[in-house]
Amino acid sequence: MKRFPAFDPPEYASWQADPALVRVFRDTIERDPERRSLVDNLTQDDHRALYAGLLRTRLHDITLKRWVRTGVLSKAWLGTGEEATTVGPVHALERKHDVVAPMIRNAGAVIEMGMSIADALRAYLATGDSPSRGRDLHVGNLGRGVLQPISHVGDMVPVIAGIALTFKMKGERRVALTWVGDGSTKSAAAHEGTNFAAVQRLPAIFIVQNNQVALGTRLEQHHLPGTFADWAASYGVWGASFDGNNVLDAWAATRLAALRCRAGQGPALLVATTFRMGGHATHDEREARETFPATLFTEWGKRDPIGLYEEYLKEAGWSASELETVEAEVAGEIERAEAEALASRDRMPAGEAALVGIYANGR
Ligand SMILES: Cc1ncc(C[n+]2csc(CCOP(=O)(O)OP(=O)(O)O)c2C)c(N)n1
Ligand SMILES: [Mg+2]
Repeated sequence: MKRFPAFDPPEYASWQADPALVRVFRDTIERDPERRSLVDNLTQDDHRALYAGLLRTRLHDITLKRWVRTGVLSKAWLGTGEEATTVGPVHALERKHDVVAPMIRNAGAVIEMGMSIADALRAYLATGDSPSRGRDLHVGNLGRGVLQPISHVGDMVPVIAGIALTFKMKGERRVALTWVGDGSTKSAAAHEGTNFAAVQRLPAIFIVQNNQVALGTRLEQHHLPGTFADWAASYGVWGASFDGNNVLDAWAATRLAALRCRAGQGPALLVATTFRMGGHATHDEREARETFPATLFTEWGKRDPIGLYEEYLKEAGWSASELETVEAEVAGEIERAEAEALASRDRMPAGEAALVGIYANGR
């Protein structure tokens, strides 16, 4: 994809494919027979959609970053480098049927579930026509299967468990999914929700998004076991891990988890290993570089989920111009969404609007 030296992490701006990592990308899918057979059945359109989803998510974030640099916004929370952990799982669900609760790092889920990109951007601008009418930058629309989260980390776990409970009680073969950051696994709410889903055998998928950091706290400072390998077993639920920078592995692992949920086999706890290529938000990117040794950025920078998937697709016979066509379409979508969102700034909510629409049953 086109790189953006002014906004991309430096490792991405000068990204070159490392053949060994491209091989690992393929081996990761091929060594697991179940995942491999699922991936083998993906159509060209499925691949196109996954690739477009990754691009949309990256370009959504690039737009936000440009807005921060040009003074449109003071701050934005980005998911750079973690796009595959969001996009793969969403595409593995039955959209319009299943429900997700995206955390701030999962903006791509909002878009890939079918909400408009312009609305996702409007949420940041707090315009009167944004999804929460200017109240919150967290985005959701249950009509699209997206639960608008609150900022309290871990709290979507019991809520998603509750939604999964209603699916089970109504005998609906639907799945509810949320992501839990490595840091958020330490919250009481995440523990309660995971355990409740476990003992009630609910059709819920919890993805531990281990990006190695929580705000400015490195994984080893808040998580003594080093990995989350035993996490699922400690709750007595089925679990699996996936490469959080490999969109096909993320897709296949989640598809298998969803099949289990729909078959009434209880929740799934997936562990995605990835890395936050930026700061917690745009304000602390320099501090983030000081939080970790530089080599970690170098190593993870080589594993750009978009670059690696492009190389995989090229090996599978896609031409550079086919990829460029998808990219041009997505870039056009983002440009139009950006213009629409910016135009909404003449529709800022009136102050008194804060007093209405608070309760569901009246004004
Ligand atoms: C209950 C609660 N405590 C603290 C915070 C402040 N906070 C926001 S994000 C964050 C770190 C989350 O880290 P992690 O779960 O690893 O997710 P990541 O930001 O890495 O995606 C914290 C502590 C919060 N939002 N909610
Ligand atoms: Mg984290």
